Amino acid sequence: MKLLSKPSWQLPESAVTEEQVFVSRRALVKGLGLALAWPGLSPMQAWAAKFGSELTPSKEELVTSYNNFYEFSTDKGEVRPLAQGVQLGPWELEIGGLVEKPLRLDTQKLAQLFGEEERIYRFRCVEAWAAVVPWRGVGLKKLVEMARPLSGAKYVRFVAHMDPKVMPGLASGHFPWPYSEGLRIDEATHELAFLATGIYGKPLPTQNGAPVRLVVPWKYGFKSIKSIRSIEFTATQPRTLWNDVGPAEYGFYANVNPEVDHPRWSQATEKLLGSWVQRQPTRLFNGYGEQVASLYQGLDLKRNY
Ligand SMILES: Nc1nc2c(c(=O)[nH]1)N[C@H]1C(S)=C(S)[C@@H](COP(=O)(O)O)O[C@H]1N2
Ligand SMILES: [Mo]
Repeated sequence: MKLLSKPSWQLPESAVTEEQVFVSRRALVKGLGLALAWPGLSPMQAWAAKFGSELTPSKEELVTSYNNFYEFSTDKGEVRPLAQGVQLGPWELEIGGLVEKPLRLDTQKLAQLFGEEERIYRFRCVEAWAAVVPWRGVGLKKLVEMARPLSGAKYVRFVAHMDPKVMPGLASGHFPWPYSEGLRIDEATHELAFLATGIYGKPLPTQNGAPVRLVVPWKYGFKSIKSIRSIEFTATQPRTLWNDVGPAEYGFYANVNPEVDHPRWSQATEKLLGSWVQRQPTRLFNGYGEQVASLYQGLDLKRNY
């Protein structure tokens, strides 16, 4: 049965009970055949009965209105209003640095080139709020492989779009713009590392990082850089905006870890957006330890926060 080959990180699609928009009922029946096993239940109920509905996607309205996107504003509630009507994409992603052949990739062609996938991931902001988000997009690994990094390439640097005409937050001198992030190359080629072009079955809205953003579900949300303009392969660990702003608070790794507190608050628990439950325990690697822990074997996670 198909279920057995489902990747271990894939969240249950009971998901759809909340948000029926991104997977049709028909596709669900076809894909799972679960309704046959539980004739009394709808396919989605059957799926939920088997796998639990703990990981239901957060309300779309919350995920698309409660946003961190400092190029617009440091006030979450202001980001969507400021981004309304702003068309950031599509554009050509620039891929360069230590690669065999630098290239430019039309963000609209990503799906065509690499095949589009839906992934429901837990998302955890360093501020201790969490969400469950249904993304659409392509595995980052495919793009890295296409770029053919040279053997000296050990890291990947991501740089976000900057347009002061439509992004008033860029006028703030508090941040070393552009927003930039980085991953080790083995992190970037991990199966879970994802480039999202869509959310809840729709193209990414501007406030969520159109036309393309990174999603690294086992790391704090700030690693998941929005509106990426360029991707560069480097030999040394790249600078990142948050590490520059507060090296003692925001490390390069930023792996979700309940045992490493932010200097100003505990990371032991988190608030799931829209949930009636007050707090829930934070999970090491945001619950993806089975998949990613081996990347960090021998690394002291307390020092390399
Ligand atoms: N370019 C850019 N990317 C960014 C940010 C930002 O300010 N600018 N904020 C980060 C932070 S702190 C979080 S928690 C997530 C929020 O993503 P969401 O608004 O889609 O939930 O985006 C990340 N990516
Ligand atoms: Mo965040």
